[in-house]
Order: sequence, then structure tokens, then C-alpha cells
Amino acid sequence: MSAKTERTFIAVKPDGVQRGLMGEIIKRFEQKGFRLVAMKFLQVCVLMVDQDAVASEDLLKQHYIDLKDRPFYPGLVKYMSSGPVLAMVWEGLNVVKTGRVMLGETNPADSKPGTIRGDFCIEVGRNIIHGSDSVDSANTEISLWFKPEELVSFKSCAQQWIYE
Ligand code: DAT
Ligand code: MG
Repeated sequence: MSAKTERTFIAVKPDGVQRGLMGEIIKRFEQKGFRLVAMKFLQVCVLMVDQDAVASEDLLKQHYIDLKDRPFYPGLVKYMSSGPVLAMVWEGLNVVKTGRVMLGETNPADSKPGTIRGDFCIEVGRNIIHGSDSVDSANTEISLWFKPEELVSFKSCAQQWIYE
């Protein structure tokens, strides 16, 4: 495959999980031709009851560190920890940019029908899915959410039918 093969971090947020949209979102990435590299289902705790909970709250704050001064940041961290999330890594040619196109705009009101946010949600604060916005942030997010040994490299038999 080409040198532009990339990995991106995609997460179904708690509202997407509660609304039964995990399968639909996995289906869209899988049917597009992207390859799953890693997946885990977890709830990020806000209650600091033990060492793990502290670590997982840090993970979420770290994930949205660029937004820490925005007024919606506390609500965003609370929402993201309000239920389980499905964290995934997907791989393929230009998957970071194409993944963002598949997601739609940050605000679902600006997202076209046919995109995930355009089809399944209404408000920016409940926009059901996260996708990395650049190759650099994808690499940072992947190493934040996954250990190297959790990333699975394999050659799919469909690759030759997806890429020239
Ligand atoms: P994106 O998730 O499209 O990369 P972002 O990184 O700018 O968007 O913001 C992260 C999340 O924060 C976004 O998915 C929803 C929330 N958010 C962004 N802008 C917001 C706003 N104006 N009000 C409430 N939540 C907002
Ligand atoms: Mg973002």
C-alpha cells in the first residue's frame, strides 16, 4: 500500500453507544474499505475511587487538552464520562481526512445527510462520534488510548480489491 496509508482514532461517544449506533458506525468504516486495527469498550471514570479511575479521567482531559479553556470543556468531559465509549483505530489511505468527511461537521446542524453526524444527531454537545483531525493528533490519540500491543496489524485478503 502507498506511503499515505494512515491510522486514525475513532470513538463512539456515550450517546452513540446508548442509542445503539456502534454497529452502524463500524459498518460504515468497514464497508468503506478501511481496516480495523484496534477496538475497546470502556467507561472513563470521573469518580476518583482508585488509581485506575484517576488515570482514566486524566485520559479524557488529555484527549481534549486543546479545548481546556473553552466554556463547554467541563460539560464535555462530564458527557464523555457519562457512559461507555467504543474506542477504535482504523487504517487506510487518507483515513484521517476521509474519516472526518464520513463524520460530518462538528455541529450536526451543519452536517450533510449521508454523514454520520448528519444522519444520526442534532446538537453539537451530543454529536455521537469522535474522529482525529490530523495525522499528528491521530498518532497522539492512538498512543493515549491504546498500548502498542493492542494494535493489530494484519493483511486483509480484500486489500487487492480495494487498492490498485
Ligand atoms: P470535533 O469533535 O469535530 O473534532 P472539536 O475538536 O472542535 O470538534 O470539539 C470537540 C467536541 O467538543 C465536539 O465534538 C463537541 C464539543 N464541542 C465543540 N464545540 C462545542 C460548542 N460550541 N458547544 C458545545 N460543545 C462543543
Ligand atoms: Mg476535534
